[in-house]
Amino acid sequence: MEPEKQEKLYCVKMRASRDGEHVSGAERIVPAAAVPTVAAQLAARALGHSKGTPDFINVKVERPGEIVRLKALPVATHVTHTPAEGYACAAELLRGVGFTRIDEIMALFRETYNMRGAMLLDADTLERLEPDRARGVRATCMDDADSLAKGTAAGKNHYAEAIVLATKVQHTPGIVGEICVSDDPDYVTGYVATREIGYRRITVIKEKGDPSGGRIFLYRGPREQVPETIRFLERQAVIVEDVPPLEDGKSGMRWDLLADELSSIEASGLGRRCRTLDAPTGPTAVVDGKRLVVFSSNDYLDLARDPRVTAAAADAARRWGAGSGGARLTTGTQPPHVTLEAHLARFKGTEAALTYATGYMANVGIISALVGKGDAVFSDELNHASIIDGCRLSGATTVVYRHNDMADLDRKLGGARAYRRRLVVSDAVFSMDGDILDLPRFLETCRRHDAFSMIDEAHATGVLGATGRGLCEHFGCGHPDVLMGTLSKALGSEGGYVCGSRLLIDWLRNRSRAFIFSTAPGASAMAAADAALSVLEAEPERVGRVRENAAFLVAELARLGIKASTQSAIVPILVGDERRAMSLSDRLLGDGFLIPAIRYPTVARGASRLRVAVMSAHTQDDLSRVATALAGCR
Ligand code: WAQ
Ligand code: MG
Repeated sequence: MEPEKQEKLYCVKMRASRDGEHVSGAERIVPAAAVPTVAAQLAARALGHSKGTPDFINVKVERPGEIVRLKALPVATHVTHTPAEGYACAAELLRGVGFTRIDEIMALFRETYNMRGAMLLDADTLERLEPDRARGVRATCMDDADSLAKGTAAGKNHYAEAIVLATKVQHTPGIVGEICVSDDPDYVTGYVATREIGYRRITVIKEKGDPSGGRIFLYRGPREQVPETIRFLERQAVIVEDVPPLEDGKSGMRWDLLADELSSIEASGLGRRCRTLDAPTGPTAVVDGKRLVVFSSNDYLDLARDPRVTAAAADAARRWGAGSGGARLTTGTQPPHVTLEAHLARFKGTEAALTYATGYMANVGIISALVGKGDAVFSDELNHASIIDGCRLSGATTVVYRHNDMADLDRKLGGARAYRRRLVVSDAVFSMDGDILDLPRFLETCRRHDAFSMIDEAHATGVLGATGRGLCEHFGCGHPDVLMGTLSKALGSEGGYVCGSRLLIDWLRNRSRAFIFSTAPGASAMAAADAALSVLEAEPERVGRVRENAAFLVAELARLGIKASTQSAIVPILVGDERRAMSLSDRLLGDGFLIPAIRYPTVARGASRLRVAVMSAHTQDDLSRVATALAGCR
């Protein structure tokens, strides 16, 4: 800075108190022209402080003497989670640079809580050197070069102000270190600074809501030099240059936080990874020369690899292309889409049908199109995540009712007459428990309350009813308003669908954002599902077989003393503890059985289970052997 410009700089200091108690303080170094504005901004900040309205505000403007320019201390961040961890981190850092009486220093920290300035502490003898113990020593007359250039006083930025202060303090003769905890109840990050290690942020060093904070400046040197130390802190004008931005990617804080949380997910047995199954889909797989029986596939009827289905997919890809090129309302509707939708509607006995890219998208897209703000959606407590997400996205009031409890649903509907539209949604087969919805009572309850009824037949289509048409066929009862399902399970392809009245489908085509704004599934997926539906219609015995297999497995387990039950193709075996479920799954894999461990958040914490998915193509031998292996796990 030119000397003549320096002439025109002023130090503007604000401090505010109430009933003699310090409330806030701040200061800036600014050119003469900015003094009135900055003085007003600092006063405004004092008036708006979270610690309360001050009854005394002092704004002081001074011409500083010679100005010293300093480079900001280097900054690094330590991620901590609890105040104890933060304190330990601070102690560790100080120990690392040769301080010895650290526990005593940390213990003295609470004596700073009501001070306006810092405790000046002899690092070795632990003598307090500040002349006024109630007030402490204040470092003042400093600013960073950047805000000087801008000439304004922003609201409190803890980091930006602290790095300036810490840089000045660590360049003060006689000072060898600093510890700081903010007195702002909402600010839990503190720091330790020394010349050697720079400015070390500690992300959590106190409890949120705690108003206690303070500073200790650690001193080392002869007593007679203390006055010079204090003079420098209080009077020497300092401008700090090159303050590193906090989010510069180098600090890596945003990634540290993710990495940290990820390791705690792993540590609690909830880590998730994709296992590559290097084999075609089917009831068995050969991986690394070893035969595995697969009990984790939703391809219940073994149609994903059926030559009629794969040929339809391959032909469609050749004829219509690998991708659809756009959303259904642009280029994405091709003959296979139209054909499949007509076929689905025929199969389910409804007026019309609509496909979605996935079952998840279908649930999210249907629910959010049918209800919104001012409406209510009623959801079984064990519904699939995609239903839960659809309820959340819709903006409707979500009312969760007890699992399969129609009396509870009835009560809750009765108490919700004020809502404009009401939708009740339930899984047909509950995907982690294998039990089924009491559809007749469900329909009767919905009708009585004039609420929309919706069921998700992801695990019901191809599994329930004499010919695999799902839950309505199983009970021989009427249809709900909305019959949702997937192409990716018993139909061996991929995608989601909805069957219902023409009005419903017209509505969704116009209002369902997940339909409107996603690329249409490719023609091959549509053709594959269409072919699979035809196979299912021609060979309904597959449906009987999958249910017989599930019943056979449950009987085998019972014979071996393991309680399990099912009303579908899903046989859950309760384990409880997350890590135990994982280790059992690994052990079964070693025995040649692929059975996934289902854990939180798919099911409640502590309700982990092994989920055996039975296929029509499993042999009785496969089923007996897996029952024996499961029995061996106890
Ligand atoms: N000089 C000496 N001590 C001071 C000063 C000063 N100018 N200002 C405050 N103190 C003392 C006083 O006892 C306060 O109670 C205590 O320090 C804490 O002050 O990188 O906001 O202004 O994100 O609350 C750290 C930022 C923020 C960490 C620290 O301190 C980061 C903070 P506060
Ligand atoms: Mg404060």
